[in-house]
Amino acid sequence: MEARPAVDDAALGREAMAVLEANWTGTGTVPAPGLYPHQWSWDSAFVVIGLARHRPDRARDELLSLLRGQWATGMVPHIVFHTPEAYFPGPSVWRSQEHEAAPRVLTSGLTAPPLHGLALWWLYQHTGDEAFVRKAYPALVAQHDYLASARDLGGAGLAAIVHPWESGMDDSPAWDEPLAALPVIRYGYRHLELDERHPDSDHDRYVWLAMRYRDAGYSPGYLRDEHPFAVEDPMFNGIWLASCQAMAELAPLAHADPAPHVEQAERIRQAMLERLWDGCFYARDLRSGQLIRVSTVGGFGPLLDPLLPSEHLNAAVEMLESARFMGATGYPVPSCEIRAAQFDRTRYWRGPSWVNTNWLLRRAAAVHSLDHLAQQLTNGTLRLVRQAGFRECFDPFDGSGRGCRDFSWSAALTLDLLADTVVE
Ligand code: 2M8
Repeated sequence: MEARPAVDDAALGREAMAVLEANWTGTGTVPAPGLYPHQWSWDSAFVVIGLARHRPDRARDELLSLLRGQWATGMVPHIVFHTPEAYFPGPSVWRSQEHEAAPRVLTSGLTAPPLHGLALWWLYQHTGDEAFVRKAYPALVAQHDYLASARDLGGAGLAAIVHPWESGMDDSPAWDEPLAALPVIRYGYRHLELDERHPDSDHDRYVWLAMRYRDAGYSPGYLRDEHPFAVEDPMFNGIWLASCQAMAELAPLAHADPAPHVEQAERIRQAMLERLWDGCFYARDLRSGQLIRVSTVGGFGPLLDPLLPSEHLNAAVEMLESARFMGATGYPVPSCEIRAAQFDRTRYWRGPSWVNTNWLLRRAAAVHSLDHLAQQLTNGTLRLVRQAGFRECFDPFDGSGRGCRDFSWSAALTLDLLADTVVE
């Protein structure tokens, strides 16, 4: 087993907590000061997970604060705006206030990986707070119903993402093909802070896609029939499946029937196996009808399912541990297969390692009792933050930090990894 560097865990934990304190606005935790000055959906779920043992009061507030942004359709938006600070694309692009289903607080019109069921379950495991489960449960049922009704664009039981931002892995090479099928868009403005991460044309396409959806009134019918970007992503759906299983366990506490959540999880599992598997899990482009054959960290999302058949589990773990992924890099887990032409160790979601995906894979390893893998992921991730700080992402070969500093999910999940308790 890999030895951890001899750095004081208690000090690292205090530093992590200090980052989360500094990033707390009074109503929610921003992902990082400056570049991300609002509340982001899956970032908040990771913050809930990280705070569950240490500050359950704050974890509860974090989740409720995010859910204030939930639309009457059940959609939990990927950004809830509740600081006055500028961000592009901000409220003037999304215009949520013009939509009758939107809440009073301003939000984006897209969603994000539905990790919140798992986060609520995590919080319950560490607090036993049934009253809070009862409070939050209905909103998460509505979130899942929204995905099952408005987002099953392929009709097979999976939720489709309709924008790269919905994956949380914005610039992943998995979106190159569906993006390349869109017209070249040049709005002619430059977003200085974003330039380093996205070529202009890609960013302009992102904004164009978002505005098309907005101009169609965020309508599910438009998504189904016309929207040019629709992808079934194994990470998004793997997370959704894990949240369905979490909701099935929470349902009795909320005096509800667990069966619909179990059935939903089964549908997602079957559909992922039938539609996304071809030796490993790939995303499926619903517009071209093709699998997108580039292996990214997103392809390991289905490992979160404890009931994944062993044949698929073994093949995916072998690939994860091989020289295509963490077997070749000094640090876990590159966001793209290192042998792929698209791999770039410096570019956001196209190569660097991220604490959140490492944490998800560690969780996957834990649910399959892959103790050595879980320990490697824990130790490798802690080495990254010890050496480079709570950065947004990291070079997978030399561990140097990239992107923002004082990044909330890196700090929050460090707290969880330090506790190093595997909850089954
Ligand atoms: C990144 O996404 C935002 C757009 O939502 C951006 O690029 O500006 C992604 O890493 C996403 O996963 C994350 O939730 C967000 C905030 O940390 O930043």
